[in-house]
Amino acid sequence: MTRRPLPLLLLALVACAPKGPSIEVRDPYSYESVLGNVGVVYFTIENRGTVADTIADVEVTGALVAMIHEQVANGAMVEMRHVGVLPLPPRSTVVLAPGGLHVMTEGLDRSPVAGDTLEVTLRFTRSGELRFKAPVLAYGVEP
Ligand SMILES: [Cu+2]
Repeated sequence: MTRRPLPLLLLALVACAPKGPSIEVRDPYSYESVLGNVGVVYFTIENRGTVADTIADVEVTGALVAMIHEQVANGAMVEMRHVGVLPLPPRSTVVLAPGGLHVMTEGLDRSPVAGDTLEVTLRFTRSGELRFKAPVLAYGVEP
């Protein structure tokens, strides 16, 4: 019996192993605005690769400004901090959800209402950019 096929099989396995960052966005959603033309977007982002990446910039179509915020408790107060760059360590999942990290927009063309869709572009340090659509839900509706 010959054992020659074995090295070929190993080579194939090595070739299939993920090398760079592999980024996936899941379950994006937004809420209709209760404060004028301010918008908020939530999603789950997973880096399935073996290399760290970062979200370096965010854009929401039709908005003057889009940025990542983190809601943090400061005593009895709740404040929002601007997160300039969001790290995505290898094989990690980061959740943007109410009460924590979120994308906030200002100066939207018009106030988002339930049924609208926001178009979001994330720019990464290594992985280029990723575009996705976030459906706008009525305020208080569970995604
Ligand atoms: Cu905010």
